[in-house]
Amino acid sequence: MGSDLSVETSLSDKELFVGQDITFKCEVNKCGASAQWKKDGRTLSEDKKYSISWGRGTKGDTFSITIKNVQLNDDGYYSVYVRHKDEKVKSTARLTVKERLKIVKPFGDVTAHGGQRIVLKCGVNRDGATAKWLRNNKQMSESINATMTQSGNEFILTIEQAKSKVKMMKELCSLKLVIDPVRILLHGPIGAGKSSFVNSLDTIFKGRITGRALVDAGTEKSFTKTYKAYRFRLTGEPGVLPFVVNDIMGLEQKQSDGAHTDDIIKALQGHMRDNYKFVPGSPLSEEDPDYISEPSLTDKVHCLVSVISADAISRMDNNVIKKMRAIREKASDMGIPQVVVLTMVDKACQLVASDLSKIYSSVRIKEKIEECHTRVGVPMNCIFPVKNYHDENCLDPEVDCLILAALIQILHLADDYLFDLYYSEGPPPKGRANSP
Ligand SMILES: Nc1nc2c(ncn2[C@@H]2O[C@H](COP(=O)(O)OP(=O)(O)OP(=O)(O)O)[C@@H](O)[C@H]2O)c(=O)[nH]1
Ligand SMILES: [Mg+2]
Repeated sequence: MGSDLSVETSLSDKELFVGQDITFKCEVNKCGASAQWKKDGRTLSEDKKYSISWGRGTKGDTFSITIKNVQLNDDGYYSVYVRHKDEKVKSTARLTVKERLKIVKPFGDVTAHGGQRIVLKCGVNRDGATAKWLRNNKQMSESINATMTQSGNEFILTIEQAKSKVKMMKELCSLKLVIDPVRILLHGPIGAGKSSFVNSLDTIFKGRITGRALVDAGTEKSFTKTYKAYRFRLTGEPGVLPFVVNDIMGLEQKQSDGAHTDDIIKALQGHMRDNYKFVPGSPLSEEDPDYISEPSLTDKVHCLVSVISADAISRMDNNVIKKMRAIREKASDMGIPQVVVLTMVDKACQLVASDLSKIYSSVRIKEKIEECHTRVGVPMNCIFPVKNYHDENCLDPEVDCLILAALIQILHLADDYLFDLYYSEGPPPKGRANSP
């Protein structure tokens, strides 16, 4: 009498990733046996998914099943039932299918301004994963300005671009601009904080709260009614800084109210003399003594800054948006770079009001920047959220850094524009035709 039917080589448990093929194999001690495969009790047959085969091993018959391109639903218990005459044996094994490690929440490109905190987050599909961060292909390590943390399946890199105020002031003072002065024109809706931005700059440079440009809390009509150029000097330093900021009357809903789009376009082109008094509804004419018929390069504007309140962007009148777009289009035709200074971040977000350093992690401010990008059409990396000095009685380095970061970028853009002009139109004229 021969021995009983038995399993010589059992099926063994397997663990693999989605997309792989897997073969379970079993050998019995007798030849001439037949087999049936089951998964979780369900009979399997040869098809596109399963390849079932029989062979002859060293001890007896071998039975195998190959499962192709395994997916998560192939996870389970596989059994082979072998029959020889009236004998039966069974072998079972577990197949564990795992998803390949993959990034489910990638991070995108970030353009950061000096002094800004950058947070990159990357989520994966698996618990227990670890990560290393590379910068220019070199592994990063923890430092004062780079921290790497993990929260569940998410890896977070925080880079504090802590450009100090001192560094930014140095950068500003070392800028070698193509011409002197570079002219920056502020424009935007009434009460957006244009004059306050001028005052904020002056406050930073003087190191004390100042109020050269008059501001008003009323929002009915533009408080600023004249075209005024402001130059700045650093306390304790000789000379003036090599740029001028022009403050202008605010834009209103009707063309007959506030600054006229034609007025702002004339200012862009350098036709408007300093101290020109705006006449709502009646733009500057060529006959006006304040009309500069042959503007020099220094009379012209080299960067257009739209000043918009983060708090009011959602309520901004469509006509005002249209006016701003028309002005921007003209500036684009002239090749003039454009940025947005997004003021009143403190009014738009309570978190930021209590801690200005939260400005780049505030979801609310991010939404405001996105809204500004969509409504006004300026690229996100040209929108600078700031808080103006408005009711403070002393300086705050956080306020200063945001404003200086915006100003430095404005000057870089203006200088790039002038550099291109320099090469396409020849050397810039000497002199300061319109400097105050
Ligand atoms: N909370 C807060 N208030 C601000 C900020 N910037 C300006 N303000 C206030 O907003 C009001 C209007 O500011 P202005 O600087 O006069 O605005 P403007 O754009 O020059 O306005 P017009 O000259 O009327 O076109 C003033 O009461 C400022 O004190 C800011 O960043 N935060
Ligand atoms: Mg004003």
